[in-house]
Amino acid sequence: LTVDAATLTTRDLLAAAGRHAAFLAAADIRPGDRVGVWTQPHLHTPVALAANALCGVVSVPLNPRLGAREAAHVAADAAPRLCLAAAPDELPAGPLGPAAPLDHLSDRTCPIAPVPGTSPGPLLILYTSGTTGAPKGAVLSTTAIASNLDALARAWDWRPGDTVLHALPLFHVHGLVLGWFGSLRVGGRLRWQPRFDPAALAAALPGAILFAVPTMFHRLADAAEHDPTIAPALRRARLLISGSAPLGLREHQRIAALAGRGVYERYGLTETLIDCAVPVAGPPQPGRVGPPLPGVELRLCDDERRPLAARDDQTIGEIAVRGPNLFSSYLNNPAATAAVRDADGWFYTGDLATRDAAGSLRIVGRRATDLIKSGGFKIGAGEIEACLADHPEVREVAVVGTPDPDLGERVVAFVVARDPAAPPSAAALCELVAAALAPHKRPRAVHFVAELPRNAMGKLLKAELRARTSADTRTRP
Ligand code: MCA
Ligand code: AMP
Repeated sequence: LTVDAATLTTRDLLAAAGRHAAFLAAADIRPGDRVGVWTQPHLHTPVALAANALCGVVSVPLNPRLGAREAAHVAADAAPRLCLAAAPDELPAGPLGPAAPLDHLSDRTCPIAPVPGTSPGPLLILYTSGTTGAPKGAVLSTTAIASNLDALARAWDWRPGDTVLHALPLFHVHGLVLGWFGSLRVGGRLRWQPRFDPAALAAALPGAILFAVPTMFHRLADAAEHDPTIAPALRRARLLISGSAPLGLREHQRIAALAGRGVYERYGLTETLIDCAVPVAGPPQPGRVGPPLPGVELRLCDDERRPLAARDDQTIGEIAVRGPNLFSSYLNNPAATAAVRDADGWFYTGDLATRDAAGSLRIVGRRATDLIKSGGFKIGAGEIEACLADHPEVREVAVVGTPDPDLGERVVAFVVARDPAAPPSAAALCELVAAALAPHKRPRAVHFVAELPRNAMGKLLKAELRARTSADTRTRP
């Protein structure tokens, strides 16, 4: 593991896990207990996540920029026994339980205890936004994670000699499960750059497998226009892999032109881990996410959840998956779990796709208009709406995602002010969201409108809002 200038070997990691086992025992934390991990940009963060796993402790990785409302929700829902943090004074006071520093991980004078070992049961609880309500905690087992990583290793010919490079956060599947736990499972190296910077990423790229979200490929391509080091670095990478959101055809072409090689896409969700991947044994397939991974059953379904047999690359259906890769449940939320998983074990993703004769999928959209993917982060419109509706001068609000060349989608709020002649400032509304939720959930634009479009039944017409740039719309900076 390399983070910035520091490198730890497997032996170093195992020693750190031994010290962690002693630390947990002293804090009376036992296998199966839940522990928050404030995923700060620090070497101790991935080490703590691996050490928790080796000690059979369930990690609840948390965005270190979590807003107050989200922190209070996670604290109440997951009830972590304590919250581990490399820099505990940065933890918000209160909700997340006692903050515990991680100095013991690198302090060789600390006591060592036997490492209990990973349990096959719950390993992680990852919070993911839904269409409505607060984020839900997806419980992921060691068995699900291990089986998925083994399937991915085959699809990507991922080997012990490989180095993965990424600049992703460690509180989501992409950076944590694939990047970090994947490297551990394969027995390879991870080079983690906690802050994304195109030039720094490019400098570490030769020989490495890059895991990145489409926004990062977009910014790499932009940076290559004025930085002559980036294209040669892209050419010398071992493999370029994109996921978490669609990589547009234009971006595929820009990278291919710069790198002289294509990007392989894969597709998944927090709840299912990775379902499909373009195998590296063949050429990249711009616009496609590949066939299901070995062991993953996949169907396209109609609106009544009946399977569609078509492999014509035209018939559109909702992707449903079944297999050992699936999450166990949403924490404390059997109703939400039952809404997405049927009695036969099929999980309904909400994503819409076509399938070609070879079984490779092309994702064409998603069912819910209330989910936004921005920079690879899933954002529930309802969460932002609930926050803005708290403002005393707001009568009604609707939040949508609109296309953005850099972020994929941008968060845009439509607001009906209580007094249309004196609406609140857009800045005040953004600040309200910034205080309550993580920064990527702030609206990029606020439009003040006289009323929200609804159909005869009173249902809000979000598609109309997305299309709208109408005359009664006043935009504030
Ligand atoms: C943002 N900013 C704002 C506003 N919005 N400031 C004022 N008003 C606003 N409305 C601030 C941000 O806080 C930030 O400030 C700065 O503007 C730039 O923000 P942004 O453009 O969002 O870029 P960024 O902060 O540089 O982030 C881009 C990123 C990031 C690095 C690509 O989005 C990222 O890490 N994405 C990865 C997401 C991910 O890992 N997803 C995996 C989910 P400041 O500079 O102060 O911070 S797992 C998953 O999806 C499945 C399983 C899968 O398939 O992988
Ligand atoms: P999350 O809940 O953050 O794990 O996000 C999962 C969602 O990301 C999926 O339901 C898809 O909508 C989207 N997604 C992930 N990978 C891809 C991809 N390669 N192409 C298109 N959408 C993707």
